[in-house]
Order: sequence, then C-alpha cells, then structure tokens
Amino acid sequence: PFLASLLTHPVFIEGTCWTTFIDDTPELFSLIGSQNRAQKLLAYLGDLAVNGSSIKGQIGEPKFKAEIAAPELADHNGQVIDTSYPSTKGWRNILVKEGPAAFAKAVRAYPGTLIMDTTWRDAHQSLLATRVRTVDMLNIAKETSHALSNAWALECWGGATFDVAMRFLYEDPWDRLRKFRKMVPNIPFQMLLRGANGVAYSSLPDNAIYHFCEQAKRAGVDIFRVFDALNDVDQLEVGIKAVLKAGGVAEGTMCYSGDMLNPKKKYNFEYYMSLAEKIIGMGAHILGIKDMAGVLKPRAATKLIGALRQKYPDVPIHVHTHDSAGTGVASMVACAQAGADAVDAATDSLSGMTSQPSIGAVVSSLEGSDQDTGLDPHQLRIIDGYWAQVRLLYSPFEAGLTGPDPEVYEHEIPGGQLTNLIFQASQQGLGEQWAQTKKAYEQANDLLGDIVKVTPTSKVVGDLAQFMVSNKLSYEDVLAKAEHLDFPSSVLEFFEGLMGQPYGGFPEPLRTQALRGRRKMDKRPGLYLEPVDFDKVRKELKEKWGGCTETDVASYIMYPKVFEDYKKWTARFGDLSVLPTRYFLAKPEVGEEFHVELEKGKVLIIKLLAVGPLSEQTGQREVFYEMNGEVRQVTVDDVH
Ligand code: 3PY
Ligand code: ZN
Repeated sequence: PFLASLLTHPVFIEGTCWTTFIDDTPELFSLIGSQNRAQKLLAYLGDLAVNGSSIKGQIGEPKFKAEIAAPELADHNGQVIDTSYPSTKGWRNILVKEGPAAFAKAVRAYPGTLIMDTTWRDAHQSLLATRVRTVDMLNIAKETSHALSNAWALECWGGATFDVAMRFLYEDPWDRLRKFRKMVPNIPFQMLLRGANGVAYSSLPDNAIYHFCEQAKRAGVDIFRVFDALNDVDQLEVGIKAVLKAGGVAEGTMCYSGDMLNPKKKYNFEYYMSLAEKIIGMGAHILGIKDMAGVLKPRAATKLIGALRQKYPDVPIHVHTHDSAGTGVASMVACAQAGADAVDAATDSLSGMTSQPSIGAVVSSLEGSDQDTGLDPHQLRIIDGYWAQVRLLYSPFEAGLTGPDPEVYEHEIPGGQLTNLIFQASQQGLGEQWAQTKKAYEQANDLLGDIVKVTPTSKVVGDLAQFMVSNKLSYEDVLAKAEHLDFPSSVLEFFEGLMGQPYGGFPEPLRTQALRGRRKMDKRPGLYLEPVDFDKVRKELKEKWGGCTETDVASYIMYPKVFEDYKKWTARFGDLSVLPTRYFLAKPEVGEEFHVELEKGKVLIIKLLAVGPLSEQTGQREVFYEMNGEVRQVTVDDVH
C-alpha cells in the first residue's frame, strides 16, 4: 500500500522536491509496519505499568481519569455549529492570497481589537511546564477553528515548545505544526522566535536561522514574533531578515522591562520610542510589545501605545503580557483603547497568574465598545469547558501557584520562569527560600546592570540568584569577592557577549573580574560563528538514522543532543504522540479499555490484563495486555 500511495501521489508524479515532499506527507510512511508500531507501543505501556512514568517533571498521576470529549459548539442563540470540517473564514485568507503587507494593512483597517489566543503555546508554557501534548490540542482544533475564526492568530509554536516537545514529550515539533495546520487552515499561526537564537538558548550561525525560518514557514507558521532578550537590535535584525526572506509576517518585537513611568528606572519612554523606530526601520510588518513579566501597567500602556499609534498610523501594534500581578486584563484593555490592533489572552482555564489574562474577561470587557473583538464569548466558554478538563489531566505538572504576585513589579521575573522558580522552591519547602530567591533575583539583576530579562537572559539572572542564595552571598559580597567566585556558566556566557550586548553596556569591573581572561565579544555572536555546512549535517544524519528530512536537519542544528535522544526514544517506543495523555502519563486500571488511533482508520483497542510477579533471577516482570482481542505479553525490566 505504501508504494501504491507513493507512486500515485500527485507530487511524486510531478517530480517536485523529494525532501520537502517527505516532510509534508508523513502519512505515507505511517502505512509501513503498523504491526511494528503496535509492538513498540506495547513496550511503552508495559514499561509504564511496571516502572511508572519517566516523563521529567511529573509528580503523581493525573487527577482526571475520565475521557475528555470535544464539546458541541453552538452560537449565542444556541444554534449548533457544524464542526465536522474546519472553518474556512478567517484572517489567514488575506495572508495566503495577498501576502504579509496586505495582511498588515487589513488588520490596521479593522475597527475593533483582535485577539491572539496563546493557549497552545505560552499559556501552557507558563502554567504547566510546557507539557501539553499535540493530541490534546488536535482534539479541540476543529472547534477552535470555528470559535476563534476572527482571531488575529493562534500562538502555537516556538519558544520553549520546540525544545520541550522533543526533550520531554518525545514528539516531533514539526509534525505537531503540520497537524495543527491541517486542522486549522483559516486562522493565522504565530510562533515565538528568539531572534538570532532561533528557538535555542544562545546564538546560532545566521544561515541556521534562515534555514529554520524557511522550514517553519513551509510547515505552517504565518506570523513570527521576533524578539531579542537584550533588545539588541543587531540580534533582532538577523531574525527579522530571516523571516522576511522566508515570506513570513515579521512581528519585530521590543521586550518591555521595568516601569517606564518611574523616573528612577533604566528603560524610559524615550528608550522604547527609539527602539520602535529601529525595529520598524528594519522592515517589520508589525510592531510587537512583549511584556514577558507582566509589568506594563495600564497607565504606562496608555502612554506608550498612544504615542506609538500616533507616530506610526500605518503599523499594526500587537501587545503581549502576563497576568502575574493580576493587572493583565486592565492593561490589555488600556492597550486596546490606546490603539493596539491586537492583544494576547488565553482560554480562561489556562489563564491568569503567570499566564496571559483570561480571553473571556478581555473579550467581555471590550464587548460592544469600539474595540469589540468580534469573538463570541459563548463559543469561547464552550471551548474552555474542554480546557478545564485538560488542565486537570495535566495536574502532575502544576507548580502550585496560589494567587497573583504584585511583587513582580520589583523582581520582574518573567511568567514562565516565575512558575519554574516557584516549583523549585516548593520542592525545597517554599517559605523562606522563595522569599529569598525573589529578593536575590532583584539583586542579581542589579549586579548584571539591570538587564532585559527573558529567555535566555532571565536564566542568567535566575542562576545568579540561586547561586547567591545557596552560597549565602549578599549583593555586596558578590562585588567584593567577584575575582574568586565560580560564577554559573550562564553568567560567564552573558559576560562574554554570547547573548548579545546589553543596553548601557556590561557592568564593570564585575565583568572583567568574573571573566578572568575569557574572551569578550563586542559584536553580535553570529559574526564569530562558522556557517552551518548543511550537506555535512544531512550526510551525518542519513548515515546515523538511515534517512533524514529537512526539518530533522533544522531540529538537529537547534538541539543536537536533544534530537538524538528523541530519535533513540522513538526507535524504541515509536511515535507516541497518538497515545491519549491519560495513558501516556499513567497506567490504566486493570480491565480498563482504551483506544489508540495509530493512523486514520487503524484503531487499537487495548486493555491491561495483569502485571506479573517479579522474577528474582532476571529482575523482570511479564505484563499482559489485550490488543484488538488478542492477548499480548511484554517482558519489562523492573527498575525499582
Ligand atoms: C520564550 O522565549 O520561550 C518565552 O516565552 C519568552 O517569553
Ligand atoms: Zn510570554
């Protein structure tokens, strides 16, 4: 069947590019060896039944064990909406037909404020350690394509999701993106690109960024939010140019830090206005403002967005925030009223605190005003009913957030990192430790020169803060003992210039004392890096894994070790992205039946029958499953 499908496939007949054909048509390959896939799946299920979950960061089992069904979508009059097919209405139509400049013009001309829904990326990155799996988004994708058809975009890719998909969920991020695209053809997809770092934690050679953006555009990304963690315009420019070359919509973004209205703070109104001018000058289609910590208060938002709106009447403005302090809705409403074209929000059940503000709250706040979002709150609530259940399914990854933290105005910890640090502190017994970490973070930031903090520079500040807490070092101690301290490697990399140049320069003499003779780069790191030899990478991957696609090449260049581990895992257990999350994270009850759709029309009905006793000789156990009516046995090493 594989050969027949291949030989009759129109792209094959036309004889167009082979490598991208493989990337774009993975379903052909899934026809091979479903028997083999079932066996590998059984190996995973057996291991899970004996040894428990090996997913990093998981504590306990999901709270929610029932099946989660996609809800029936209906409009505010109760009229049922047919979701057997995705919607065909949406802003992506303009983009596809007329290109990025026409899209920018159309959204600028739209009288209301558009919403970007971040549920599929930043919301779960900020609340659930980025652990939400492809299948749980696909299961609500068609309904989402209808309910959010007037959305600016779905943010669904990039940032930490690329790394985490491979590293912890054993999923191919490109496969995720292609599947989303098929289910949601109408709403633009947005990704987060860390400028010259791509989706990695430090700079890559420029040609790697160009190659990555080309692949991402081809696989389904429409809008690229490009930022640099130090607002270093040279670093930003690499990303913006790569997006423009790939034909994507470039959302050139400035990261908002501090408090623009506080005269004692470093980043003032003039700083942002001048940065915006440079970003727009680079040819960005959209101006993004990224408030990664949620410190853009409503009054500052009104002043900044108002001034930008006046100065750049033709450039769409898109604002991102986090709700850490609890002021997210007020700030997004202020942005909308001051002239922003789009603001970010997340489905209610995955909103608030370190995530984005609630979509229901933002939409309702703007409803009926000149800034109406054109979204139906009723439909949004139906979609959220699904997410409320999914959140419980991911309860093993909850950080234990209990309420807003207005202290964020002091410590300025970005949303995603705040969750992470709270989680780490709670593992060590919260209380005193957490209060100290927050204080140390503030001091570490001052020591480093009050830098913009977002991946990867936020990690530098976080690492220095933890270093200070664990070594009981005060601000003054660090300055006095700098020449003798073994600073965390991320701090040294920052001082070397590997993350770009901070505004106002590096703090001296701390930089020189910490580096002790290590190199100091004073230009963007990409200028010091050898370009990637793509043919060499392709050859290496082919030799090692018997074949490779162009997106494998991109994954490997971004994360060589993570990619290799992912390949080893899938060689052992197969592609588990199809396994429902409940059975990916925990074993079923004995006798509980569940279904796995290996590929369209190929469903396995599975039941755990028994876990056998431990063999003293081999240290193994036999696990018995029923698969489509046949008893299957798997031998598993008991690692306890
Ligand atoms: C990322 O880079 O992953 C971020 O979400 C930054 O805010
Ligand atoms: Zn964010």
